[in-house]
Amino acid sequence: MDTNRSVPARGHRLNASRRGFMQKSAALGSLGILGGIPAGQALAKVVTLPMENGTRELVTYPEKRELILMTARPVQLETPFEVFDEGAFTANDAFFVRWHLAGVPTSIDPSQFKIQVRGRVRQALSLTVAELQSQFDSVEVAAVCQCSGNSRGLFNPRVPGGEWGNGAMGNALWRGVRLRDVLQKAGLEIDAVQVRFNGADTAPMPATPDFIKALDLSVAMGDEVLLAYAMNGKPLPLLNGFPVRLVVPGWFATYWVKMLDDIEVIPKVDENFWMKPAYRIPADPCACQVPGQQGVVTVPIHRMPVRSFITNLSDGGKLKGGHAQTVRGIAFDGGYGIAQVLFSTDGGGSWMRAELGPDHGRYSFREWSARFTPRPGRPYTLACMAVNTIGESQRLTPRWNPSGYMRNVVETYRVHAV
Ligand SMILES: Nc1nc2c(c(=O)[nH]1)N[C@H]1C(S)=C(S)[C@@H](COP(=O)(O)O)O[C@H]1N2
Ligand SMILES: [Mo]
Repeated sequence: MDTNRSVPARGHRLNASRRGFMQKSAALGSLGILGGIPAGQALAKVVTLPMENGTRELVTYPEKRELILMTARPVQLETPFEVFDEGAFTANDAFFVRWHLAGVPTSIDPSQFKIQVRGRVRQALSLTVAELQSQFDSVEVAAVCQCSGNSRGLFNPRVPGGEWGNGAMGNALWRGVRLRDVLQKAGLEIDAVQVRFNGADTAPMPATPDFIKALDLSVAMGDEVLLAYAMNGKPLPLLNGFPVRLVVPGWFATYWVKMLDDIEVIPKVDENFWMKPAYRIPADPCACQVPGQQGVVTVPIHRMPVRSFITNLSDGGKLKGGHAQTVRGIAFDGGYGIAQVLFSTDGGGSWMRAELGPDHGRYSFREWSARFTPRPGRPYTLACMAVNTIGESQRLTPRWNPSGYMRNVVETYRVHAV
């Protein structure tokens, strides 16, 4: 991709085909996902995620193919899991969407959009996207963007929050400028402690706190933390943060602030609502707690644990027996990189080494594959388990915490050979 690509002047509009969507939903309106279908009424396309109350509508939004609707206000869309079998990179039109506040601008004119850099800096800056692109080196990193609550719907006991399946994640090649370079241009004051990020989205109700996230300087100044203006070689879709979003490779997506227009250097640890009490995990190394446990010490969620999935088969699926079959999948972690993936056909009783696909960098999805010959008529419990370069792996039993964060249990897939 060329490094000087400019963002289209036409801007991005969200509302273009939104109306059709609203009308379609309204027509289906009161029957909901649980009720019966009145005679003669069109049937909404639905999918069922592997959880109780897992029936979801498939919908299309501007710049997006059919995705799984979690909520419409704010827009939250999950990527159907088959998409992850398309390759190591998740297409922009299939990338999941998560906003906290319903006030998402429906159109952005990138020539007017400005990013403020202010607070404990020597020289405040106000940069257009074009200035960002022309004044700083551009760099690229492949990195997984995963919601903290990805797979929350699989928690047992169930926890409140967005009931995601495993599709609140995606991997993209992000291009942008280093946050560090921008902060250095502004010049940090000696008492700078954290950097706070705010996007152009707003809360429709004044009581709802604006979505603001903060990073310690030691993280913010990292080599790979980007103000990204391109995703997989194209401008970001509006719903994924056009024209610029923060990319914090290895860290959960809650920090990847979209439509980023305000960067504030602050002299203390931020305790706004979205840093405390929201988005915190138990401070112990497991990030576990027992349901009902009180007085748990918490820290802000940060790095992602190791995960792996099979992408070409699903639980309850069928497999052709009598011939060698390829099982494919993906693995990733919080930035140490995947060292190996193990694959089992007997529910974890024995493991074989899977073959790894091309290395796109330590923050990326890593594809893997394994072959085995199932015997016709037999059931198999397939499982995969990744290990990163510092020896961390996945949990054999699911962790539990009240926000439904950081699931990374070894996933199993019961399939039948025919
Ligand atoms: N401005 C803004 N940025 C945001 C959010 C938000 O609500 N507003 N949500 C965050 C969370 S929790 C997630 S999971 C990711 C989702 O990124 P995506 O919609 O591009 O998949 O955006 C992050 N950045
Ligand atoms: Mo999230």
